[in-house]
Amino acid sequence: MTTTHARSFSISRRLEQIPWLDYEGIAVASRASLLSDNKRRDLGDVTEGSSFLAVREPSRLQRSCKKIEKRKEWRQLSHEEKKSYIRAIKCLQTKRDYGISPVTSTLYDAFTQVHTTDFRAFHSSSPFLPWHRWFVWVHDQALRHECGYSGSSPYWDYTIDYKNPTGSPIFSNDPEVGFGTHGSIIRNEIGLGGYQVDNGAFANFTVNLPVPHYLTRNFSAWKDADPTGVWGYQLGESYSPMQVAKLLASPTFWDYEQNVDALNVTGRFGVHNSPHFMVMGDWNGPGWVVNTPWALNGTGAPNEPMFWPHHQNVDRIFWTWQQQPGKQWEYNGFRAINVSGVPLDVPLERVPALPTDPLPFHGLGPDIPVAMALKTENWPMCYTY
Ligand SMILES: [Cu+2]
Repeated sequence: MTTTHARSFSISRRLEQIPWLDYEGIAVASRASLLSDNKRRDLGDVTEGSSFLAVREPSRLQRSCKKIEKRKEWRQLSHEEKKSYIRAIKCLQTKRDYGISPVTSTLYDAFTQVHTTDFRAFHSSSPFLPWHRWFVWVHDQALRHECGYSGSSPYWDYTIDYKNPTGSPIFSNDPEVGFGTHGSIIRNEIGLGGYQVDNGAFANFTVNLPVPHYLTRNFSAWKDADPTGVWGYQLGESYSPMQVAKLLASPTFWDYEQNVDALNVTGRFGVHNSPHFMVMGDWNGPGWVVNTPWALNGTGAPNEPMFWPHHQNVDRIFWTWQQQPGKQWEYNGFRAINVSGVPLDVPLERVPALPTDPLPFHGLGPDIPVAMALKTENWPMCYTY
């Protein structure tokens, strides 16, 4: 392997460890995942020199799952669970960030900060799925350990709602269990603008990156561009059960990545991107930061609390694909390199993606190798669908 592949991501400032992440156990499990990956690929010790292999562990440090949690669809949660899940998400705005974000101070913002840092290293390329799987898992741990959430982790299965996505019960305006709609107060402080969310449990909720502002959505943007409302339905069509079935038929991991992100389709309407485009506002990916000082940094999509149930669903569909014979450990395709400071519209250099590649989390817990995120039932993730 080349030194590029073995390169570990250094953290430039002093960070505290997050007390509810088992750094030692994760280091040991990272190493074990690389050794198993070598064995699977019959490669011998090609990861020599990788920072993950520097750990020499006694086997007593090897952890195992005490229980495998089954994630549930939003509608399957009890009223109490929904309420406590939403309360826990909001509660992260009151928790400190362990020094992760140089410009804000709450754990809520830290997730957005990490997601914006070298955004293109883990979007629209092979690292996208394993990176987001781990990122969402860490968020789930934060909800539990910082904010007392103890229910099931929900995903939003939007294939159920594809004919009328904004009518989904998840967007209910219930002040306890609804993520709310786009509201009615026009806000333009974040690039393309949108409507301040003024109903549901996140009514008048503020987020802090790139600057403090009200959580903003704009369901109607597509309808405005197309008064017949066809856009809304077309966006829904791009994550219909039929589209998911097509996605699941992807023969290789790299085909899957290209299909989930619709990398070969104009506008990139796919199972992953379309719900972002539909909600707009804080969730509209890079769109709303174009021509703002934040454009170079990437996107603040985790400002939008819908990010979590949406990405759990993206993860669930990937998990489903992985259940096919021979797919559990498959990882190939490409990843971008030298991403820092390159404008979003400038193509990046890319290299083949390997299960030994480190996934960068910029202080939100330790970096891990891709192989560690390929099986959700393994420690420490310990969940299934
Ligand atoms: Cu993302």
